[in-house]
Amino acid sequence: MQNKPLTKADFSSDQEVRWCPGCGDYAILAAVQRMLPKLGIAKEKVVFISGIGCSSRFPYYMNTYGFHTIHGRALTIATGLACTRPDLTIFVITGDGDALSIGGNHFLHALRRNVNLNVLCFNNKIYGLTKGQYSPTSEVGKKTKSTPYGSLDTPLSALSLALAAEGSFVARSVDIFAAHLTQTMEAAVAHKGLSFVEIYQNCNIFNDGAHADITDKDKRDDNILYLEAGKPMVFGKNMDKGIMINSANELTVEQLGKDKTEKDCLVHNSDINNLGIHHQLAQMNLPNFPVPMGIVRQHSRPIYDQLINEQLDAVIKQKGEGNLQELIKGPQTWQVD
Ligand SMILES: Cc1ncc(C[n+]2csc(CCOP(=O)(O)OP(=O)(O)O)c2C)c(N)n1
Ligand code: SF4
Repeated sequence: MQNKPLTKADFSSDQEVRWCPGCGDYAILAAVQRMLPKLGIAKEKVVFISGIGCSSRFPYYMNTYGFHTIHGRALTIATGLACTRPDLTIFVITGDGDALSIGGNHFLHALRRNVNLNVLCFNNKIYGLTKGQYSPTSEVGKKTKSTPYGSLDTPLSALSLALAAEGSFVARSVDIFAAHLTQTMEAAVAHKGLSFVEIYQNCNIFNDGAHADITDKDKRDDNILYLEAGKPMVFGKNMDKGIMINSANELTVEQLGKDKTEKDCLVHNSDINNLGIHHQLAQMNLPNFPVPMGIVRQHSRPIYDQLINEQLDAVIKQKGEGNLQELIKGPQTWQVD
């Protein structure tokens, strides 16, 4: 039973935080610890499940339940927990390597199943824990210890991949944009189904400044498009540029003025069946487009943990409780000679 309102301190563990000084992970940790008390959820109903990586040390620092699991496998454990304990609020903490390299397969299937999870993917465009190899989000030409002559691989867009896997909540924020990050994570928790939030995170040791074009104070206003449902897509230091759609259904950046005004800009709708425009938004990138921030897609659809429990209940009602031992000893087995 909870008597007094919880605070950030209630969600902070007694473990020494072992990230490098200056790492973007600290800002995300602080934002999560500040957000949770506002949600009014009891500590014992919150679980953090991570894979392997610097970001995946997160559960140690939360004073909640948690699992530090296996590289790329956090979503499998989280899926099991969500199905058996639908009363819990479950966060999955993962990195761009953990989620999109070794865990890429599980990523796709957890999203298409729409398991009720809040997935926070810290994207620093590098493998931090193993000391700086390239990751699936590293840019072409990136020189790292494993790509000494520059990466030849086209980077993945985490948002595009999440949409392609039928993600029902797909969003992006930045480690140091505290208010925006908190707002985005609150919406993610409120959404029923899998909420995917890509968080641009700075690894100041192995990939410092990877997101500088959108975090530097003198660049960010011109380089970020904040998506807000029902609002025209306008951006720029003077809010004088807008996103429009041409006759070939392609997005364009237009200068606003006498000829073209805010009224001609696309209005963001995160809740539409058609994925087309959301895919186009997810593909927008510098230098031709601003980088979209906020909720690209939020579209309700059936939730896996609910479906599986309904199916189990229906089968049990029809056939009665099963017996695992009888099943194992039963006739439907075979022997390998
Ligand atoms: C099965 C397995 N393969 C490889 C590794 C080595 N490994 C540990 S973390 C990691 C990548 C981490 O990168 P990322 O997920 O981006 O997280 P970050 O450390 O940047 O937060 C790798 C390859 C491992 N621990 N287990
Ligand atoms: S190596 Fe990079 S991601 Fe890992 S703790 Fe250090 S700064 Fe953070």
